[in-house]
Amino acid sequence: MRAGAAAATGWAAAAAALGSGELVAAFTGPGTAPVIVVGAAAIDLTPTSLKEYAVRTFGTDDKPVLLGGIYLATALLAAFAGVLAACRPVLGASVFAAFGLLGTWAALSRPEAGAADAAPALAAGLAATATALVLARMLRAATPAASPTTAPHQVTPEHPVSGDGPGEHPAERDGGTSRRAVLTATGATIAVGALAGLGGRTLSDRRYDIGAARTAVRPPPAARPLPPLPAALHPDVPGLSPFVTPNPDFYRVDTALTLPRIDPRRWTLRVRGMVDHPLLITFDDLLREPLEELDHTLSCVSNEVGGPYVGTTRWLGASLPALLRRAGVRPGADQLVGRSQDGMTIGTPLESVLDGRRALLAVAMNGDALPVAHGFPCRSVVPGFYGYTSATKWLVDLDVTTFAAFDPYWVRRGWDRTGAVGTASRIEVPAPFAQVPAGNVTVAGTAWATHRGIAAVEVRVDGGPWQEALLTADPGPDMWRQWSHTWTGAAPGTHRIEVRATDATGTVQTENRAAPFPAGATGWHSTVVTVT
Ligand SMILES: Nc1nc2c(c(=O)[nH]1)N[C@H]1C(S)=C(S)[C@@H](COP(=O)(O)O)O[C@H]1N2
Ligand SMILES: [Mo]
Repeated sequence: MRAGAAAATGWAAAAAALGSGELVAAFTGPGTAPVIVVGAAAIDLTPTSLKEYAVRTFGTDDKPVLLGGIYLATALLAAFAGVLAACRPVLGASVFAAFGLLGTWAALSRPEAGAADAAPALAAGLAATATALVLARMLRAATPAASPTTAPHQVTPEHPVSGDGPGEHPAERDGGTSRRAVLTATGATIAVGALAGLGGRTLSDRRYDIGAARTAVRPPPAARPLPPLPAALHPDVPGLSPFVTPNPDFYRVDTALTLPRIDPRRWTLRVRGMVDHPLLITFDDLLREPLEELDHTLSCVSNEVGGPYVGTTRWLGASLPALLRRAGVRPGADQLVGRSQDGMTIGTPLESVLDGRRALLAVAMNGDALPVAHGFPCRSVVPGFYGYTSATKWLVDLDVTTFAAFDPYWVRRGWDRTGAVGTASRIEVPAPFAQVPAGNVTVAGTAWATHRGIAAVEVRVDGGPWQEALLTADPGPDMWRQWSHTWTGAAPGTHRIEVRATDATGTVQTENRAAPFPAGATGWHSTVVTVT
């Protein structure tokens, strides 16, 4: 019982910490809340293998899982520190102080951190330390260690005081602190902490709400709009993903625990480094550029064979090569590093950006201003590269530099520095382990080799001869290509369907299985079905 009360004082200290942290973060920014900075530091420190495991196991839910883990660890540690404080108040309280310092370090270690960003963690540390000290002292004063208690009111079997078990009479010793007073103070602190936390979040959401600013963004039409994509790009097989991915269904991969919320009226993009004329452009400047459209399939290097981290969209934006030419790229530069508002760095081979392909500073996606999760107000897109080497969301800075001079975020963690998209193909219909009737079975899917294009897709069943699948019209090298195939004479039993693609350079997709790390997964996708 004593240990329970002591643990509860630890939770009260943690609640005071989280509540005050959230409250201060309502003024310093949602990304500076203690849980967020600790989580962000954890993401940056996580070894690549564990990160891969998390993406594989939790997919896009990896962030809620991480935050849940942080709350759970906090609860356990706080209980431990509370129990410690009940015996040694200063020692127990110093555990909270240490965590405050850890949070402060985490806040200051964020790439774009200023001194003010440490305020929420500092406030949290102070609140927790003070709470732990006060409650531990109260608890010690109230605990009838060996001395008998003098109850202020007599508890008789006929008039039991509810909630008080044997030997747990409300104790009021000379100091005047009762057991009940400690519990009340503990409960009240938890309640106030929770309220402060919720209040802080609500205030923060209101102060940093950019919903209205985003709705107000109306990107002008493209200088030379692309024609609508023909419906015939989709083979019209039920269950096959649409050719253009609706924005709400577009995959999301990033390290942001809270989405950066950037007011376009305050956004600027700096172009600097090895250029003759560094530039600083506003969002209005960007919208005054002749805008271009780009139909493009974006994919993630972390996508497993057959995985979901790929989508096709129509981007609208200003020409990235045109902007770089205006800045005047100096000889010797070979890497373009995009930096996001939250400090992500993404490096693209400069030669590819300038080789004539349509690379954009995108402001819209499928006719809508960029969704916040996809980089509002501006992100880069360079066809031919995985997202981690080309598609900086929440872009604020472009650095013209060299590969020798700078390793971007993922390259520092061992990933391939070029990040060119491999050739991939995926069976979507039938679904894995589907039951299909015997006879003719429709097989369909997608294939992509972004910026090279897909020339052929082949399908085989149970290791038999490869058969050419039917490709829909060629949408161009920057988009995936959808295909269908009729498997004739499917007999009852369990069967394995395999697919492989050939890119437009004539290279057949390799059978060799490789994990996503360090340069993207390879190998043929297969699906097992039961014919009935
Ligand atoms: N600022 C920022 N930009 C980023 C990332 C990130 O973590 N932070 N992740 C990259 C990766 S790995 C991919 S695959 C694409 C995903 O873009 P999407 O979420 O819009 O699909 O964004 C890229 N741009
Ligand atoms: Mo990615």
